[in-house]
Amino acid sequence: MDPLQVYIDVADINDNSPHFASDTRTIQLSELSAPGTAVLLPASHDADTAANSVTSYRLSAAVESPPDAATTDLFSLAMSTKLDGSRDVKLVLTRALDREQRDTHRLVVTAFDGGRPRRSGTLNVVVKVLDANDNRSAQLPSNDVCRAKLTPRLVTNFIRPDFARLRSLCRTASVIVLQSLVL
Ligand SMILES: [Ca+2]
Ligand SMILES: [Ca+2]
Ligand SMILES: [Ca+2]
Repeated sequence: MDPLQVYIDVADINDNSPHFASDTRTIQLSELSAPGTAVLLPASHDADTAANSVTSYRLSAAVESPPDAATTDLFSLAMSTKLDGSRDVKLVLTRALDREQRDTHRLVVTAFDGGRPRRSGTLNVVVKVLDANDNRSAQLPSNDVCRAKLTPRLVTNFIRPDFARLRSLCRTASVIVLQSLVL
């Protein structure tokens, strides 16, 4: 007589929370990064299965950040499902950055499972905005570059040989400011 084979199907309960492999992810983005730029974030893992595993992500500003709604306006999350059923989550830049306005953005990505009650895990995301040379120099022509007669047409006497560059500098400056520099 064959031994009785008993199969036990263990039903999953939601006894695990989503978690990230590390607490913090630091990202460096040039302030010239185009809106739409996406950076892959570490995915969260949840030992449970199906709906008790990770089902959604939420992006919010870090509590310790200075009050600035722009931080969450600048970024969003994009999720995609891979062939193996796991999900990628990316941080997407939605608007242009400006390092001179703010050089660090602190965000929190929260992963939720679909259990009842649902459980969650968080990842701190620090975005460091790298400088680009996007501001014109405030340097104005000195007195020995542009001499008197700084009319709107800026027909001037230059004493240096790079006439094209000097003429360009004078034309981009305010005539009033330039006149104040002229002795
Ligand atoms: Ca479980
Ligand atoms: Ca779970
Ligand atoms: Ca800059």
